[in-house]
Amino acid sequence: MPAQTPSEKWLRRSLRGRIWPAGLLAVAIALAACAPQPDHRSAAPPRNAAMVSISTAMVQIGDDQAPPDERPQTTRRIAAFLLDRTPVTVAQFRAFVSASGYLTDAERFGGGGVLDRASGGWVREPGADWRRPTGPSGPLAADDHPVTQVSWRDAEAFCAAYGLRLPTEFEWERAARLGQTPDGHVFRADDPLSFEGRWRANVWQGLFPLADEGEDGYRGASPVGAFGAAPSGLTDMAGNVWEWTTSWYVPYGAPAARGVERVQRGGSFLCDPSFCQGFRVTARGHATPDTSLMHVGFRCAADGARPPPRGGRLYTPIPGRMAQTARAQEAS
Ligand SMILES: [Ca+2]
Repeated sequence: MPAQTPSEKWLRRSLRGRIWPAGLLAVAIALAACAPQPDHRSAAPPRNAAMVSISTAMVQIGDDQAPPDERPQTTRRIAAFLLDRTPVTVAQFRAFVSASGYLTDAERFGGGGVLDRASGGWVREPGADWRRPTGPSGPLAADDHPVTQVSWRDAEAFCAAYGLRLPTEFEWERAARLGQTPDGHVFRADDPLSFEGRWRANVWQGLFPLADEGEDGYRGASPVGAFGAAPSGLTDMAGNVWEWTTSWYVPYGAPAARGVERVQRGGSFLCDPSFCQGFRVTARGHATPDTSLMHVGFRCAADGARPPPRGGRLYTPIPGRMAQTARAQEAS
């Protein structure tokens, strides 16, 4: 069972075979890559966002009991870094676009990937973008939802405009091991997603892809933080939307130069636990850097202990959670 987004493979297959012939897609990508890029850094307004400081630690990465691309299990030293407390929201992305005039890849290509509920496959939906992630006939994305229909290139451009970057996948996993859910639960293989009748993350319930029962309160994306914060202060580290990382998708230990896709982490509201367990702490998703999908977003990271002046403010944990965070770190 693939650790993640069978979706992206389906989408690419759809793009090649049914929606966009490979030649046209290559031309579109080439044209987009060659288009002049304005300087978005000077235009981006200050961010209304908080970042969590995560300390240097030796932590487990990967899982020898998990699918092959999550092996081998190793222990790595992850240097201190900052990570956005929540995924970047629609409101934050709108502020960036309004000030800079930035055009996303989905807008340049004329559409983004949307799940076809009838077939379970992915199709390129004309007009689907970060404003209307399922297309022109779908609802507007709510301001407090994570922004989606953003490619890896869009995510990187947003973070760079604030002097930030995307996290590496190991940084992301280190952060997630501090407790993915409000009760500090870190998903591993065969873990229960619900506890005492309460769902711990926004995932899929029901017969995929026909009917999402929304037993967790949401069909589709949920507002950031709707399921509470982990002891670290981080929200949405499991489910809701996949998140881009800066890492190339290659087998652990292989040269990054072999990569053609970038890693995503965290799973999404489309994860039906019967075939997708992307919400597990070690699960890896992947897609080409120009792919935009209705269930993939991102959050930004930075080196050091304090965010750059335009990058956001530092999140201060409430006292009760500081002890919880320490316990979670010991357990990770
Ligand atoms: Ca849900």
